[in-house]
Amino acid sequence: MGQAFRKLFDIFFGNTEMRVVMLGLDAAGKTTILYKLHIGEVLSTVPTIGFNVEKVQYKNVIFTVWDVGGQEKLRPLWRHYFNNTDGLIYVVDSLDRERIGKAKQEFQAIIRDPFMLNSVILVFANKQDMKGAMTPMEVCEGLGLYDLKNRTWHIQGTCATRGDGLYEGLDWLASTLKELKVTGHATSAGTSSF
Ligand SMILES: Nc1nc2c(ncn2[C@@H]2O[C@H](COP(=O)(O)OP(=O)(O)OP(=O)(O)O)[C@@H](O)[C@H]2O)c(=O)[nH]1
Ligand SMILES: [Mg+2]
Repeated sequence: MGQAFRKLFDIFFGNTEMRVVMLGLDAAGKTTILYKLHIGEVLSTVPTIGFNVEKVQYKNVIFTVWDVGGQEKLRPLWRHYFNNTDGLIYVVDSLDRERIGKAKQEFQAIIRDPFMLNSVILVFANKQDMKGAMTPMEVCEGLGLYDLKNRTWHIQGTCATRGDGLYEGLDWLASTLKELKVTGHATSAGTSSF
């Protein structure tokens, strides 16, 4: 009883660590998001060859976020980052209507990987500041999120350069992770913040 109480206490009040992999097509805004969260600033980025990894503390969760380059020739390397992943952040350039089919194909391949079956899914519909951008609902349909069975997912509209929506996304990840740790399952199968 004492031990169980202590475990619950740690989950709610101690620091919880969560490993997150952030993927998405090239130029979706992953590196911009990582450094906006890590240092609060927009850095000028170059396409990532390899990966960046940083710790981001939000409330009492320490997220270790792996940001992996999204260029086509680098995508076969993504699977090397799947092991022991609690959460996937999938970033979509909402202005890039032409490649939403490609974004879906890569997304579906990731979440069907055996190492990713238990990871929760946060989608950032990024670049919401751009005129003509797909709405989060359009991105949701474009990726096939509504058709997912037995997966815990959430979609959030974001503007990485202003920082809009990023912490709302982490909030969802943090509370969903805690719920999973306490009860073994999350109450909501799919949610959206439009
Ligand atoms: N307007 C606008 N531009 C953004 C936003 N987020 C990122 N960008 C821009 O999009 C471009 C690509 O951003 P990156 O963060 O380098 O993209 P990435 O996903 O890391 O790309 P790879 O490393 O090639 O996989 C940069 O010029 C960013 O400034 C956003 O919310 N709005
Ligand atoms: Mg990058």
